[in-house]
Amino acid sequence: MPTALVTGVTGQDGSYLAEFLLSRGYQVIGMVRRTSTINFDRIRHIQDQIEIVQGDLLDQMSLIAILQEYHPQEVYNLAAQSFVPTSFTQPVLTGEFTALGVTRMLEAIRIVDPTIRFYQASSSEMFGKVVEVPQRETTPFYPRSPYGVAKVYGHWLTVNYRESYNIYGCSGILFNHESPRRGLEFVTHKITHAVARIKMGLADELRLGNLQAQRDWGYAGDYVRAMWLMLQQDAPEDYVIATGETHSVQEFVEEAFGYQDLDWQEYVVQDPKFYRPAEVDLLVGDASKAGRELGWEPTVDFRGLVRLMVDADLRTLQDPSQGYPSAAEEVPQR
Ligand code: NAP
Ligand code: F7E
Repeated sequence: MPTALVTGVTGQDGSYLAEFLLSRGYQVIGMVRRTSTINFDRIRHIQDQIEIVQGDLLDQMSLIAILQEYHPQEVYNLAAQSFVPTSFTQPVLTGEFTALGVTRMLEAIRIVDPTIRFYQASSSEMFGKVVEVPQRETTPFYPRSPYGVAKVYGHWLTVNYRESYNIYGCSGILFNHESPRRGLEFVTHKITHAVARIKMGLADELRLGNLQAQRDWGYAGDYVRAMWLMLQQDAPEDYVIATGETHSVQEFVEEAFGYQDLDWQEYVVQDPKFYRPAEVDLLVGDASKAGRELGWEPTVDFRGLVRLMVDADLRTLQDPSQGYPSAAEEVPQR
């Protein structure tokens, strides 16, 4: 039975990846940081199948100790401060988690067992003010937030440890991917949750920032499969993972409100509070290398994603005692 360590297992992607690895017969070690209250909501349905261990990307010794104790063959580094606006208000902390955290994990691997295969969660935010459309593996980076800058650091450090120490390190340059488990502050879930609340008479307004920003939105359950595929190749490489379609925030709003027969213009208010000091206006990825070399393709399209998220929010609001369904229940046809 192969063993995989997943950092950020309590996050959106960590929960889908853990579920995916379990389905492939892995022993999954989920690293969580110490908190005063437990936040295992996203992994509640698989909690008894995962070995939960305490560790923190800020603490070098904890990472070394985990690798020494559990001997994973694969490490998926998903932990990060991942919310772009917070990276503007807490840039130093973001650098510690999202940039230097990668160094700490790679150092732990180099010291304990350099044969461990390493996945780094890179991001389309590295392309920022894009210099090429669509963005591919060779597109130069131009990050537009402390988060994006920190991800560029983690990305190049992974390349550097691959070239310097022959570590099997891959960066997945993942474009936005969403799900019912997405944090509520991210725009997609903020919208679908508001639609469900408005539909149920629990709210009458949704305040948003820039409606013109365009993103390449996919489904998180599809994207974790790509992470695993990257670590199963003969040689480590970096891959863009995206749908190849871009939509504006306004289009997401129209689709979500329209699905529930609501007129979005009656509810949406633009609020400058949600504008960013520097914006990423347009992202659209070219995942043809992943298609060719990994055989990866997305299975959920834009409309399917919006509907799946609205449906899940309606269900949870109707019965808050329900936990998250498994990915297979969420998208049964996959
Ligand atoms: P998320 O939901 O925000 O989850 C982040 C995870 O990191 C949480 O489990 C969090 O733990 C953990 N964490 C934060 N700081 C930590 C620390 N110092 N030590 C240990 N754990 C820490 O993010 P996500 O959407 O799943 O994304 C996963 C990764 O992919 C992140 O690195 C993100 O930057 C990157 N990424 C995401 C997307 C996307 O569209 N979702 C796209 C490209 C790249 P707590 O639960 O304790 O907060
Ligand atoms: O914003 C605009 C906002 O916060 C998307 C992270 O997972 O994906 C995510 O980063 C767009 C931006 O995601 C609101 O200005 C308008 O242009 O959902 P978001 P993000 O910043 O793209 C990348 C790939 C990551 O790696 C990150 O970790 O939507 N927008 N109005 C708004 N955004 C938010 N959050 N809230 C609004 O009210």
